[in-house]
Amino acid sequence: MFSAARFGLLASVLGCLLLAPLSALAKPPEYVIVIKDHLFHPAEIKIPAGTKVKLVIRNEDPTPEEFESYDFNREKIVGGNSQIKVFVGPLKPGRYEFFGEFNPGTAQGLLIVE
Ligand SMILES: [Cu+2]
Repeated sequence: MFSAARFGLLASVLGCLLLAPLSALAKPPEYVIVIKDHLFHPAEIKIPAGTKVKLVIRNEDPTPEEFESYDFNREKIVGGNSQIKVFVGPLKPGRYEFFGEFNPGTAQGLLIVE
């Protein structure tokens, strides 16, 4: 039998699911940055303020690179011809520099948060 108590439990479980914030269910927006000839493409990326985002750093050079930023505090090696994921934010509006530590003379990039 489907008792009132069971119905109450079911209703509260459904209620919780419906009330869960949509932001928690949504996947973070994804941005792809390609490393080629020790340069970032694109070198400037705009992302929304106050939002966690996923950066996919794809290294198309045969040599490893290190994706690094003092401004948003990340440091991660990307092997040659491979890719990594880096989650960033939520960040305040501003300009955040990143670079390739193994090729800082060329591999320079900017995250523009707005
Ligand atoms: Cu480093």
